[in-house]
Amino acid sequence: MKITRIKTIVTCPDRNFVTVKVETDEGLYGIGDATLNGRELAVVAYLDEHVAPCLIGMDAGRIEDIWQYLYRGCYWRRGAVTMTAIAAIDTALWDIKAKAANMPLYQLLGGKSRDGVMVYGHANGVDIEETVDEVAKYMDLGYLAIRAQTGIPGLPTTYGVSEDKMYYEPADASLPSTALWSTSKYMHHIPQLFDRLRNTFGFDVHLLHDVHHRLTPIEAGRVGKALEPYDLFWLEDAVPAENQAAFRTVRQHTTTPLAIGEVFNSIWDCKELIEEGLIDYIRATVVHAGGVSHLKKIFDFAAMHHVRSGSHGATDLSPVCMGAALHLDTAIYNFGIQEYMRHTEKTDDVFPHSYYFSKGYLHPGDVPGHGVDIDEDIAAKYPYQRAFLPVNRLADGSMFNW
Ligand code: CS2
Ligand code: MG
Repeated sequence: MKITRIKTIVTCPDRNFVTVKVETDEGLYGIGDATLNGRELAVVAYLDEHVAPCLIGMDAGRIEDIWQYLYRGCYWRRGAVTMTAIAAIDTALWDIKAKAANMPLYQLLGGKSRDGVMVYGHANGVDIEETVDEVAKYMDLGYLAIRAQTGIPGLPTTYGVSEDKMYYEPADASLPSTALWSTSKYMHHIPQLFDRLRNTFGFDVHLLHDVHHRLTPIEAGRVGKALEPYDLFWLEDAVPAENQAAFRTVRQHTTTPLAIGEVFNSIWDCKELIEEGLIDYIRATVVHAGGVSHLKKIFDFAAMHHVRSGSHGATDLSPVCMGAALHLDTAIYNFGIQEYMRHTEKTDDVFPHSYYFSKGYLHPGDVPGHGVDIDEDIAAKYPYQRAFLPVNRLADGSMFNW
C-alpha cells in the first residue's frame, strides 16, 4: 500500500488544531494530530515542506522504518516541532494499518489490558470555595479522579483557573497576555485547598494538582511534604526538568507521587527520571512525543522501573491525539491515568469519534483504526486564528516560567 498524498488541515473550532491526513493508493487513509499550541504553523511548514514530499510513494505499512527515516534521516533530531510532525505521520500510519487489519488499534498494540481508561477532570475556582463546588460537580458527573486548582489571593490570575468551567482554554489572546506570579503566596495557599477538599470529600476520590513548572527543587520538596497528609494521586510538573537530576532533591524530601512529561518529546527527556525512579508517572503523550510508536517505547521502558503512564490530554491536544492515546492506554500494562478535558461541541463536530466517557472511564470504542475522523467540510468553516499562552512575570517585572 503506497502513500499517494499527505495533507495538513488547519482548523479553529474554538481553538487551533493541525491534522495530517495520509492517503494511500488503496483508498484507505489515516489521520494524526500535529497540534503544537501557539506554534501550529511551524509544524505545518515542517510537514508540508520537509516531510510530505519525501514520503510520497513509500509503503504505508513500514511504520517503524518511516519513523526512523524522519528521525535519523533528517540529521536534526528531536525538538517539539520535529517530534510533533513525526507523531502526526506515525499516528496516521497506525490508523491506516489498523483499518487495513479491520481492527481497533489497541488490538495491534497487544490487545486489551483493561476494560476502561480512568481519567481525571479539571476542577478549578477563583477561590477555595469555588474549587470545592467544582470538585463536587465532577464527582456528580462520575469522575473518580479530579485535578484541583485555585486562585491565589493577591494574584489577579492563576494558571489552571478558567472562566469557562466546562471547556478550559489556556491560549487566550492573539498576543501573549501577562500574568503575575508569587511563589511564596502560592506555597502558603495550596495546602489550605487540599485540607479543605479532604475535610469535605474524604479520601475516596483521587485528587491531583498541577504546579505547572513553577518551583525550585527544594520548594517542590516542601510543597510535596506539606501535601502528604492529603494523599494526592500526584503532584504534576513541580519543577522544570531540563535538568533531570534536579528531581533527586524533590524525591529526597517528599513521598508525594510525582508526575511530569507534557513538554517532553522523546525518551531522552525522561531517561534519568525513569531509570533513577525519580518520578511515579510519565505524562508524555502521543502528539508531542513521537506518536504511538515512540510513546509505546517510553511506556515500556517506564514499566521496567515501576513508573506508570499519565498522558497529557488538555484541550490543545486534538480528539485525534485522545483517540490514539486511549488505544495505547488500553493496551499497556503500566497504565496510570489519562487526563481528560472536554473539547467544545464545535471541536467534536469537526472530529467525529468513537471514544466515549462512562462512570469515570473513557473507552476507545471498537471501530477499525484509532476511531477518530475529520470532517473536512466542517473544518473549512473555521480558519486559523493566532493564539498564545500567557507569559508570567514576578512583581519586580522579571520573566518567570509559565
Ligand atoms: C496543562 C495544560 O493539561 C495540563 O496539565 O499543563 O493546560 C498546558 O498548559 C497546555 O496544554 C499547554 O499547551
Ligand atoms: Mg500540566
